Amino acid sequence: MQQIMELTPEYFIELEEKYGANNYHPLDVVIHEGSGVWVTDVEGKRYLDCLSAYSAVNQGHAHPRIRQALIEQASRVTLTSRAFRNDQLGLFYKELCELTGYEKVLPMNSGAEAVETAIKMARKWGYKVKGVPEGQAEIIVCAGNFHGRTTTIISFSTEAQYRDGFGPFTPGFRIIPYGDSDALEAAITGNTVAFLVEPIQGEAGVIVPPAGYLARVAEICKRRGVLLICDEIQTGLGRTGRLFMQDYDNVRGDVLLVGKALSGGFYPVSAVLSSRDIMGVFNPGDHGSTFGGNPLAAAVARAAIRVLVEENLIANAAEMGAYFLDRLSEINSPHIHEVRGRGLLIGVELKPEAGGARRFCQALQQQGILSKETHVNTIRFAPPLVITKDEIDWAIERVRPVLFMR
Ligand code: IF1
Repeated sequence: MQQIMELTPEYFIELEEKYGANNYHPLDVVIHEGSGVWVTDVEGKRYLDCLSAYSAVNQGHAHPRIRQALIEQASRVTLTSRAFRNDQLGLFYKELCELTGYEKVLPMNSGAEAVETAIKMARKWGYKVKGVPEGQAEIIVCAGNFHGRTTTIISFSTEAQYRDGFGPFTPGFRIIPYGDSDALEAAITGNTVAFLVEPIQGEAGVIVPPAGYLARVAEICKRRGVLLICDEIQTGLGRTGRLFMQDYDNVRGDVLLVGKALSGGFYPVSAVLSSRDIMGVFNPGDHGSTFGGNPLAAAVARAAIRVLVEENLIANAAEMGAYFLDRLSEINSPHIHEVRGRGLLIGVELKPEAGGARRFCQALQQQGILSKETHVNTIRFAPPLVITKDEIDWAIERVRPVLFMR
């Protein structure tokens, strides 16, 4: 194997361009290693990561305690299938339920698989418990939603590009405006089985709903006999300064979806959390996955949860997020339309005349900051939750000149 540091970024970029599908348009930074909020490219340049792999490395890059758990479990056994039991899964279930207050867990791998599992569970609950006629179940979702990339999930996307060329689509979904609880009230019918919502819409551009929105939709769902499914795959596990974004409204969704940081970025781990009654609609053989609930995933997730709690990352996200938001809000650049967010999930929306956020992300890269534009005009700032005040100050000194560029 050639010495990685002798090879230029162009070498790696050419390989990706030559052999890889063209389904992303990444910045031309070739990362070699990471620790905490910092990543280093193949030329030894350091960058402050303000994306956290879309909130999957909340604990910081390559966290040593999670790595240790992965290595130790990998030296014992990695995959047993769910045809047999293993000595990590039950402990993972127990610790995740104790952390979240839910009664039951269904473990999957990607976030989209957790969303798909929740859709199947809600439909089955609708038929078997609520008494909706077979095949008539409806699930209400919001315009601007992002819940993953499977065919069923993009069936209810309102983003043309995510749907283009992928039909025919899965029926049974109704779309309402995000943030509008009256629209939910009006959209519910006798066949409605669930309302699937992101407590903050990440991909839509860090859209924070009006205060009390989640509490209002929770009340409507309870009163109308509709399951509230909170997709906290991106907002969960400390990202917004609370364990979950739903905690700000003192809401406990009937179904809660977690992923990404559930493994600290070491392994695809997701889970559906719910009550005994709702999860009880699944019988052996109804649903499953080759890797879902494997001992390596369980061991890694147990360590990732321990790090999140024992290193006080949730409180740090609240404190550092407020500080970061304040410092960004002080930058009175003529390009900025709005600075918004919760905890360390922050979006800086630029005015359309600024020419799109991409060029600002490229300029930030030159300054040693990695971020990603979302929905054309918004720059997302979502660093790992381990970030310090000094690191935020370091970032602000470099963000400011970029936001004033012509
Ligand atoms: C991409 C962003 C996009 C999610 C929520 C489920 C999933 C995601 C709220 C699915 C995944 C990822 C997917 C990735 C980019 C990133 C993302 F919002 F985080 F920025 F695209 F919207 N629910 N989000 O955010 O989880 O199957 O990916 O594990 O597809 O480009 P997954």
